[in-house]
Amino acid sequence: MSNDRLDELRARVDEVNLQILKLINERGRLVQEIGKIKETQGTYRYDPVRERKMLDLILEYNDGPFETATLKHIFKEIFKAGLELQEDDHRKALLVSRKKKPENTIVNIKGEKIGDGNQYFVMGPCAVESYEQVAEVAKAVKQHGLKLLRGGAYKPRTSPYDFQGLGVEGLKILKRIAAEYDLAVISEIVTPADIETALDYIDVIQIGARNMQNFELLKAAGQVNKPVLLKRGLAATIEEFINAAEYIMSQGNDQIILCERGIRTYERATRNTLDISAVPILKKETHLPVFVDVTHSTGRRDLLLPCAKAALAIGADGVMAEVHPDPAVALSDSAQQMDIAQFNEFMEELKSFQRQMVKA
Ligand SMILES: [Mn+2]
Repeated sequence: MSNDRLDELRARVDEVNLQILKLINERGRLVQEIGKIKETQGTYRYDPVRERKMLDLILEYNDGPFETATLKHIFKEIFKAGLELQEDDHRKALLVSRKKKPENTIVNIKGEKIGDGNQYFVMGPCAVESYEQVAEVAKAVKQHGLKLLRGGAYKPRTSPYDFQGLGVEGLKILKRIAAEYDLAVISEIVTPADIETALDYIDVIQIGARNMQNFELLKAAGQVNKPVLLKRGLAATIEEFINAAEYIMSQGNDQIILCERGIRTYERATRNTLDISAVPILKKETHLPVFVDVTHSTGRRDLLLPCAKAALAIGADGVMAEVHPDPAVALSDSAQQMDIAQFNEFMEELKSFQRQMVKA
């Protein structure tokens, strides 16, 4: 008799389990639908006010035998599972994600195919100061068989009284240098209004760390047919960085290079903290090429070479660093730019390091 009763109760427990399963999945589907509506409104994030209301309602109707704390815990887990479901769907939908496009995106810059498995170098002065200054660096870049030259014409500086760049004059210098030395030039643009202008002068639009979440600028860069090098913001998470790239790609431009340039931490031994593990994470999460800027991440000349080696070893698609004919008199980032001799040594060391990596 008692065994029959036990079997009966167990059968009912099984039944209830299946009902709970059905209800949990039904809840999941509803949450997914809510997620889709939120996505069209541009909001994905979890809503604590809503969660509090749901929890209060559940606890209000609780007549036991479970304690409030136990039920709170169980429902928090259910809420969390629903939220994760939303996040998965959202990530699946991102245009920049590997899930959306498994193969690498190749960014074609004047025939240089960034993202093709080779590792590239972007070298040049922090700021364009004069034709002669850039030409001297261009000569050295050319001698190493490199193609990509950087130089800032618009300089967003920490202080409004610091050198702000030559503006269009700087872009003109870059265009002339690119033609004379057969190089591709990369320069930062800081306002949406200048994107159109830049198209005539440069080969790659750089969006700097301070503008990583300048959404109007990102959208404007997404609407043109020109490669974009997007730097990670100084306090941006990897997720925020990926979403910034999504802003560009959502407008139609898929020619995007991501650039890790160090993040702000409590560490003061370096100007920023180079987040080297961001490289394989970004390569895994997105299909975009990833560069490492060793100059701004470290802010220290003595760390450029070891950090560049780390970038190459961890699988970055390219390394960016600053070179100036006479860093001592540079109008910006004077302490961390290499002079030409240091640059030559830097390149020789990196080339031999690359040969060692191939052998190993
Ligand atoms: Mn700089």
